[in-house]
Order: sequence, then structure tokens, then C-alpha cells
Amino acid sequence: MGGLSGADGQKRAAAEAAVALVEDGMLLGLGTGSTMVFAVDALGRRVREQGLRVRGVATSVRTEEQARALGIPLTDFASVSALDLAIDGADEVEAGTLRLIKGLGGALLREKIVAEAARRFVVVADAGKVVARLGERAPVPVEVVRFGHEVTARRLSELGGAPVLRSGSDKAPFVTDNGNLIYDCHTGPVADARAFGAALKGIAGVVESGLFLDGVEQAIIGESDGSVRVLRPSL
Ligand code: A5P
Repeated sequence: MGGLSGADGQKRAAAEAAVALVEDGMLLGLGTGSTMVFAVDALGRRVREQGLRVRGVATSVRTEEQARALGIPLTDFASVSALDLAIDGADEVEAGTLRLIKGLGGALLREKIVAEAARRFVVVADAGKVVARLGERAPVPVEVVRFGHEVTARRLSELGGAPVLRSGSDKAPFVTDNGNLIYDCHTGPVADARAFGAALKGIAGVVESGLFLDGVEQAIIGESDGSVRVLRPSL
């Protein structure tokens, strides 16, 4: 492999191990983020070099463009109703439960739709993403509709989330592929993620939160020595 050190080497090792799970004929969910860039790259190589026949549903315009450029056939939910395997990154992976925080890349809504449509959901991450409790390092991203987002933000802060409107590199509000805004809720460690997730979804302007609390089959974690560790839910 060689060439990459630090987190990028770990991301690539995890991504390549996940892509090794892909079998001929599979319908795939293709996640978003810097770890998934390595996975889509590895998948493109298998398509090119091994003649692997797959079709993918992309979770973002970014992933769609990369997959197209690499010759990975794409499809959508007008044509397929379920996926065999979704592969995606994460911002935090809670040890034991394999609950996740996702969405620092802004694609959380499509990522959740794709994860829920998949029979198997495999997460790829570098070792720095594994935490004892969700919210330890990452904020919880919350996608909200534009209308009344100021009111929605007040409701978010009542939940103790300290919401910050995400901005892009141009300082203007970041707009998702779905035309919505994102508030990053700085919660600190979340005591009861299920209750917090349900409370977020109870706010009218909230479209989806970056708490992914169910369904991860395994998390493939790239380690600093170049190896990978496979975590399975145990709690
Ligand atoms: C994208 O919206 C996110 O959910 C990503 O999956 C997550 O942010 C992980 O991204 P990296 O692989 O870039 O850390």
C-alpha cells in the first residue's frame, strides 16, 4: 500500500478492507467524506481491473461525481428499493454500541436514507473516531429547513445543544445537497442519545440529525500500524 501516513493511511486501510466485502452483482450505498474517497477509489479499481459488476446509490453530489469519473455504474431509488451493502464514514463511533455521529461532511440526510435502505451497513474510520461516549469530540449536526431556522435554533438550544449555524468557506451559510441548513450542536458527551435523537426529531423544522443509533453491522477501524480492527456491536 504505502505512501500515506497518519489518519489518511488509516482511512485508506479501513476503506480497502470494506471494499473487499463487495461481491459481484451487489447494489451498494456509497457514503460521503474523506474516508469514502478512498473507498470509492478502491471500488473503481475493482470495477476496472476485476470486471466487478455493481451499481451504487451515492449519498452526495461529490460521491456521485467521483463514482462517475471512475466508471462505477450508479442507480437511484426510482430503480431499486433496497441495497445489499452500504459503506460510509463517521465522525464518531461509540465503542460497544457502534452508535455514530455523522454529517460533518454535510450529507447526513441522504446517508441516513441510504443506511436504512441497506441490508448491511459497514462503517469505515480512522482510529481517532472511536469514542467512549457520543459527543465527546464532535458536535451533533442537525439538518433544518431554511424557513424559520432561527426559531428552530432556539428550540435546539433549549435541548442543551448549543447550536452553531454551519458556514461554508465563503462564510455564507452552508447549504446541503437538499437545499437545507445545518446547525452543529455542541453538546459534549450525550448521556442518552436515543432520547436526545427523539427530541431533535420532535422539532418541526428539523429534517434529520446526525445521530445514527441503529443498524451498524461492523465498523472497520484503520490503526496507526497499518492494520485494521473490526468492531461489532456488543452492547
Ligand atoms: C458526511 O456527511 C459525513 O457523515 C461523513 O461520513 C463523516 O463526516 C466522515 O467523514 P470523513 O471520512 O471525512 O472523516
